[in-house]
Amino acid sequence: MYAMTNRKEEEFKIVIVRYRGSGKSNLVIRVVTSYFWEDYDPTIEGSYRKFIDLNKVRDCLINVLDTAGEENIARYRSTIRNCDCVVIVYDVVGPYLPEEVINDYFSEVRRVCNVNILIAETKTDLRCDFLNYKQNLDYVVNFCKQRNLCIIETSAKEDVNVDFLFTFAVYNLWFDSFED
Ligand SMILES: Nc1nc2c(ncn2[C@@H]2O[C@H](COP(=O)(O)OP(=O)(O)OP(=O)(O)O)[C@@H](O)[C@H]2O)c(=O)[nH]1
Ligand SMILES: [Mg+2]
Repeated sequence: MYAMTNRKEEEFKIVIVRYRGSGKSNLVIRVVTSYFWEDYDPTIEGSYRKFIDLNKVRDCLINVLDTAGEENIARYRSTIRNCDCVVIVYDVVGPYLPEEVINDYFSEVRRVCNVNILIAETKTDLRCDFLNYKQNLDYVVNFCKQRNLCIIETSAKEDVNVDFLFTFAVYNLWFDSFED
């Protein structure tokens, strides 16, 4: 496998966005340290680096920006313009409907640039306790299908799909690095 042969940069920039308490930091903490942080400690902003295995012979360095639960995308406009992938987090047991969390933000990111976007559902270990889980999932799946987006269901607590989320992001970037 060739890897990022035509990329100039050494690292891939991934930005994680959306509401306070939705589980952004725990995705990053899990992938970087394999640890789960039970207490809630609101983020101001943090940046983390990690090598992700693409294959047996090649690593890829990711630089993940863990944002504050910021409702106004304006603050991150230039960051998003200069990144390689935006992960929009949707907390499946959170107080918001998926359309409130994803739609506007998706459109705003698209207005800024044509960067890769992934939807990460978080806290899926709690889904059984949540009445509207199936209905909300149907909405998100439909939203993603119509826009050719990928949705990845994760649980940082139970370590489900967190490594996969970042590996998948890197694989997409690797794929995109080949010219048409
Ligand atoms: N059950 C469960 N709880 C989770 C999971 N991920 C995060 N949490 C909990 O949800 C709370 C908020 O998690 P954070 O990762 O700090 O959320 P955040 O999006 O970074 O929050 P801000 O920094 O304020 O924007 C914490 O108490 C976490 O322990 C998960 O996968 N499962
Ligand atoms: Mg945080």
